[in-house]
Amino acid sequence: MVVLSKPSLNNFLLTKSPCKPTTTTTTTMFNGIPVIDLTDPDAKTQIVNACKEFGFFKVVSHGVSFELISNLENEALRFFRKCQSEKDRAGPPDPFGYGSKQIGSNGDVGWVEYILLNTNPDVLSNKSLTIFRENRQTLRSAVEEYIDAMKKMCYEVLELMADGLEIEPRNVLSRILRNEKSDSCLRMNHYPPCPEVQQGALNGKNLIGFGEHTDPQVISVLRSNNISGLQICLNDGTWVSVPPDHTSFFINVGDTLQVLTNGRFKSVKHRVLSDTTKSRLSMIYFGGPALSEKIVPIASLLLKKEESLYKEFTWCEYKKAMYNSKLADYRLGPFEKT
Ligand code: GA4
Repeated sequence: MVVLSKPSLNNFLLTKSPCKPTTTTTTTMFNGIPVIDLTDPDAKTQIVNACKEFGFFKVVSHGVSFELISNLENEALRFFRKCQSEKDRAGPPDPFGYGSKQIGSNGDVGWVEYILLNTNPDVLSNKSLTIFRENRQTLRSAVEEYIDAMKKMCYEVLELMADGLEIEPRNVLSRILRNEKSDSCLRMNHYPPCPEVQQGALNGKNLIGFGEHTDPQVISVLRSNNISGLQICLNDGTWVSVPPDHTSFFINVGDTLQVLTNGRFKSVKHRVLSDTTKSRLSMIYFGGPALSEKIVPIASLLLKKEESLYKEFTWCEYKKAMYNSKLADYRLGPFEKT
């Protein structure tokens, strides 16, 4: 495990990237992100197209109340406003709990503090969970309500994907998250402003909030406040900024869904650049399979003579590999057939 006692500001600067250098700045917004209205009869086709082209889309008319979202946002903010020593009592992350500036345990750093929770009901209801023991009961309720809403949205989106891909049964993808042992998690990220940058110390360089990576799970649902920072990498390797929208959700295709669709959907590489003057808050639900789930392409998707592009593995095996990796690593590489 790499321990950085006090990372200097240089550790957070964006230097080189395997993607093409960004041609847009944080403030130039990309207006090509597919917007899916979940009540549109054509949503299934639009979702499939978005997953093939971007591995990413925005969801509107999702039916999740703004009050439920704001409740969790306010509870999270209340926590992040506490003094450092109090917050540290809910950490360090193991990988769950409160963390600051260090992401994972292999040396990744970001200008971010976060709460990472396992969403398994047995874990959440555990009275001794430090984050809930030392914080108000209202945080626990807000988390539980939010997770319920995210699960429902994931099921709906995954069922629309199955419809759009014309595969049966309809729950062929959603059953993976419907499994009561589904290994999912919720992350609340707070990207604080950076006073040093405000004084011009970075000479035009960007401050990394969360370095580039793909999400390992099936799908992730992200909601942020209205502060920009999220960028995705397009198929041609360019980084573009996603216009923030605090009333909508953004869905990422994860590595597992890439395998389930035998590469038809691509897990989207993304990152967050911190705003130097404004605080950004995001909440992400990562829908993952049960530990014992075999991750193989859906049989009915394999056309005549089409072979799986991947070796067979379980989520447990992938998870082990993921915790031994760094954020920017191409985690699916070792699981590809050569
Ligand atoms: C990226 C997506 C999710 O935030 C996360 C992250 C996890 C962690 O913070 O513990 C990892 C990262 C994420 C993939 C590689 C490893 C593990 C940090 C890291 C360097 C919760 C997840 O599931 O994978």
